Amino acid sequence: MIVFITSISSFQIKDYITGLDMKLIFRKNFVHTRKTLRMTIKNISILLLVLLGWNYASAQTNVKTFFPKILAIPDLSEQAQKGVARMMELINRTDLSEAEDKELEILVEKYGEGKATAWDVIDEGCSWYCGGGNYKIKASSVLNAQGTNSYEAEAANDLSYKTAWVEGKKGAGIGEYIEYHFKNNSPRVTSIIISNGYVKSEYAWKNNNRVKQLKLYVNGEIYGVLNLADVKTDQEFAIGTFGRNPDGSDLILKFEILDVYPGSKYNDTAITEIYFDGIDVH
Ligand SMILES: [Ca+2]
Repeated sequence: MIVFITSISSFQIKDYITGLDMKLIFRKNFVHTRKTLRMTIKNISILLLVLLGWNYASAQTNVKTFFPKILAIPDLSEQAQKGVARMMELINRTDLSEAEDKELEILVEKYGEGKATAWDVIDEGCSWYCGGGNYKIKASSVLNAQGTNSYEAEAANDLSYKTAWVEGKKGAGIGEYIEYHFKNNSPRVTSIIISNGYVKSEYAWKNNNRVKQLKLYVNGEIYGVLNLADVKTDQEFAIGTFGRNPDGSDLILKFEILDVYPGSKYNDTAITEIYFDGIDVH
């Protein structure tokens, strides 16, 4: 009897111990599986982060950064305006005296024969614009006209230093843009030249914002960032060769305001002119 009880007890104890072992093994396995699962999730997360970081870094490196070549300062002084007007007057006359002939020679030397007014951005003589140029322009917003001054997108596309596009959003106009469309058969563009701020007078230039950075989109894709200097002289950016898209579509160059140099009086951002140079002409 005692032997039987002992046997039962030893069996029960054995079973109990085996059960405990099983539970322990099961628990161990469960903990191990959970641990492995946690490690796997952690590894996948790290991998995803690395991939995202790499993607971000490569996206960043694809965005090019451009700095300008500073061109000659346009002479918009009253003296220059009078000088060019006098030069045009003499050019249009056929009865010049010897003294006037000499005077004309000096004026042409000083202001260039092609300029009909001191406000002209380019000479009327031969330039890339003889065969090239955009046919359409649009801006995301425009400041309301004030008196006789209007600030339409066309004002940054009229080859005149007298007029400027001014964005019309409240604040500095970060994110506002101006866009130039070129026909597919238009000569290709290699340079962008920018007359930054409202250059028509010292007062207008100082008191309005100038652009510090423009994001350049080519055919709808971000291409690069143009870093502009805070100067009244024109600034030229060599961007590579664009135009004549293989699919026959227009070339579209879009300039989005990223940052500005603040004006002393008005929080309005102005661009006097964006014009172009390139190849396929002559
Ligand atoms: Ca203009």
